Amino acid sequence: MEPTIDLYTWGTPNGQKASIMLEEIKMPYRVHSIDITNDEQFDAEFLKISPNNKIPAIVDRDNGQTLMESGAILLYLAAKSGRLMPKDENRWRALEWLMFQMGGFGPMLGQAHHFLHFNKGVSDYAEKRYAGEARRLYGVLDARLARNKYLAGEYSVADIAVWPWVARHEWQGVGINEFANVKRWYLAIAARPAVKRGYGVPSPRDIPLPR
Ligand SMILES: N[C@@H](CCC(=O)N[C@@H](CS)C(=O)NCC(=O)O)C(=O)O
Repeated sequence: MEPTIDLYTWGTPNGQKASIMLEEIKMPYRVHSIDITNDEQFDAEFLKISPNNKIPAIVDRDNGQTLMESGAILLYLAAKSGRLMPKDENRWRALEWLMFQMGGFGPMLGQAHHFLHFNKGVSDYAEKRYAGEARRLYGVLDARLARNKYLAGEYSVADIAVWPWVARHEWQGVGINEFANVKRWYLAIAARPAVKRGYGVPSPRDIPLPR
């Protein structure tokens, strides 16, 4: 079948959100690797669809729609497929936790990766700040998941947005075994075949499992 969506991505949590969503909704897609370690995100052709020079981005071949920003991509694909967005009042919970991820969980954990994983030893202050913030955010997530199987009751775009960031818990200095509800949720989602496939885009990789 001719792919509906062209996905421009790299093997990072923001990219994996889009590929996991596409796998979950079974929408045919073609992968274009944008190697951000080689500055391919600055290529003029890519900037036409992603003016902020970041992955992921998509082009919908049905209507020519281009889109950057993983949260917008998740919402677009949910609307196009009619899937993974609650149809009842939990719709607002899904949006709430999607915004939590886009506005805080992702950006703060991105800083944790920068200072605790890629540049360890450069700034003691920044390491303490982002390690502390990571632990605080996992506490917030754990409290939510203590009372709810998934972030918005049912499995939704909110879980797909947050989950790939939790997959990098080791880089964030977070022991996931300390957060029992996060761990239960993480393992349940890790077992989904679509998540296993989407996590390995654009290159195959195994999902990290807590020891
Ligand atoms: N808010 C954006 C963030 C995307 C983002 O930070 N992408 C990173 C990889 S995870 C990237 O492309 N970085 C390349 C760069 O900043 O030059 C989204 O959620 O899509």
